[in-house]
Amino acid sequence: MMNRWHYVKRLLPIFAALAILLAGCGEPDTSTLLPQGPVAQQQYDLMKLSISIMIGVVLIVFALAIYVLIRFRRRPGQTDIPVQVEGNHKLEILWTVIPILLLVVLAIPTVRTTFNLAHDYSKDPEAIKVKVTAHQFWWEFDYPELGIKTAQDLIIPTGKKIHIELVSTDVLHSFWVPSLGGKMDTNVGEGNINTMYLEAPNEGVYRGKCAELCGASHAYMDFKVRSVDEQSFDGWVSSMKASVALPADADIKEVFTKQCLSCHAVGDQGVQFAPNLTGIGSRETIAGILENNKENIKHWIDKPQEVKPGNLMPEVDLTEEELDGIAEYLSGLKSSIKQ
Ligand code: HEC
Ligand SMILES: [Cu+2]
Repeated sequence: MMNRWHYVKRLLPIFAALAILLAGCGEPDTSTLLPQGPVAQQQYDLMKLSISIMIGVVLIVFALAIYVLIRFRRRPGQTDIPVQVEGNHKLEILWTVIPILLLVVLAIPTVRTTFNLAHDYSKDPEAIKVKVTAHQFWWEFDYPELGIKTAQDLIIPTGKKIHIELVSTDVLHSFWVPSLGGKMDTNVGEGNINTMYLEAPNEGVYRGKCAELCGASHAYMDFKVRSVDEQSFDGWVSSMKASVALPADADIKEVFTKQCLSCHAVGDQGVQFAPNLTGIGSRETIAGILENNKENIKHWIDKPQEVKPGNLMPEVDLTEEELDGIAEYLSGLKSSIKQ
């Protein structure tokens, strides 16, 4: 008795640690277990079905095994070998047919859901089309029918189907918004486009992740889906299309145009190699991971490699004044969506 308690005492901290670990799986903006849209809901329903079947099988098999262990145990004084049974047609058919039936019960909804989720909304005039391009280590969101491009925060209207085309410019990444649906790989090459759809009935922010090890800063390749009502969405689209003024200060303007617009774009100026900076002042984050404030914008521009090792933004030589002026300008580039 003493001995057994000793073991329990040793195991308790392990169970406590596991409980704490599992308690982390409960945020509605990141959890597959708290689905926030019909795609995630269908995936969750499948998980529940297969886990229920598994639990049922485990319980029945364990109950039978425990019954047999106790019922047919060796009794005191028993020395003879029990009757040896070899083969029993009825039992063998029974334990072959039951798993087949269970697999059928599992297969029908799985196949049906798989086909449902593969539904193609690319021709649906009501659906919003988004081309998602994964880059080391950021996400580009292009709305070809609306003529706008953005990065890091995918803005969508509530209740609409979002038809998503996925590609990558460098290596394999994977697009995953746990509470809305996914995950789906992004392949290299236009001939190799994966498609999927998402839908968020409620307004909210849903965190997304790159789910495929893609390089040094893979763990920082975060993004967000933000669903807003349709009117706010339309307002956001027009604010993203409005023309954007360059920095008012002539020196800052020159540095910004030379050093930054060689990769970035604001409004219709610049190059689309790096994240489009239109509306960056209203984004939740800088580079997908830093809280959006002027200090962090400065920190990013000054030392991007410190924040995301291996990313493709070089450290640009700027004076403190230029750095400050550019950060000030960028935090003032607002879209109509507030944080
Ligand atoms: C050689 C191309 C290049 C140049 C030049 C460049 N950047 Fe970048 N920039 C990038 C890339 C690539 C990223 C995305 C990095 C990542 O998140 O992996 C980026 C990200 C950013 C971001 C974060 C964007 C977001 O969506 O959150 C800001 C802000 C930024 N750059 C500002 C600047 C400023 C200001 C300058 C000029 C001083 C500049 N960049 C010059 C390539 C460049
Ligand atoms: Cu990635």
